[in-house]
Amino acid sequence: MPADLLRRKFEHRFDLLDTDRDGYISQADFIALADRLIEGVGEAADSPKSRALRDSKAHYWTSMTRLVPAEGGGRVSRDAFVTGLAQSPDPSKISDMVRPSVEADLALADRDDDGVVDMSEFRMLLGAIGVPAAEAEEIFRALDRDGNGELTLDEWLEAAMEFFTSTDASAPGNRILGQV
Ligand SMILES: [Ca+2]
Ligand SMILES: [Ca+2]
Ligand SMILES: [Ca+2]
Repeated sequence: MPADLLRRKFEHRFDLLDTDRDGYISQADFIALADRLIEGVGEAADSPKSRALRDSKAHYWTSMTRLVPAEGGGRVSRDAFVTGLAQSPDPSKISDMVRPSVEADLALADRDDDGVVDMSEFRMLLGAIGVPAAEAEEIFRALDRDGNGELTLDEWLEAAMEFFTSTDASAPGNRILGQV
């Protein structure tokens, strides 16, 4: 069932976001995730790219709590996250939530600053969150829709939107892991 696909995707995403594995996500988890990515690609902790990434994850958290209200203490349980997002995949709200994050992820991953992300850059970013190289390469090929060996912002955004809204089991964006 389509709803099951959305739930499975969101469960997987929750587990990635819950960096301290306490069963809830909070703003602190988002910042910890940003720091993990920054360290993983070897970016200086206080560089403009690193600051933009942390800001984008804070924005992600704030936008997300508009879709899935946080309980007391500013945290969201796994069930609330999965159920809340599966019930309201409003594309304009999802886009507002993910766009700054995708832009900052792409900028961080783009080590040679040519505005796009190649296979080795993508591998490095996903490696920072524990995705094996072979799997990262498979995801890259799925996301690189025109097959030119470069991920553009548009390709990455399209995948991120599919992740949150598509109920098509064969949508390439279902497997995106780099955008968090
Ligand atoms: Ca947590
Ligand atoms: Ca690049
Ligand atoms: Ca491409």
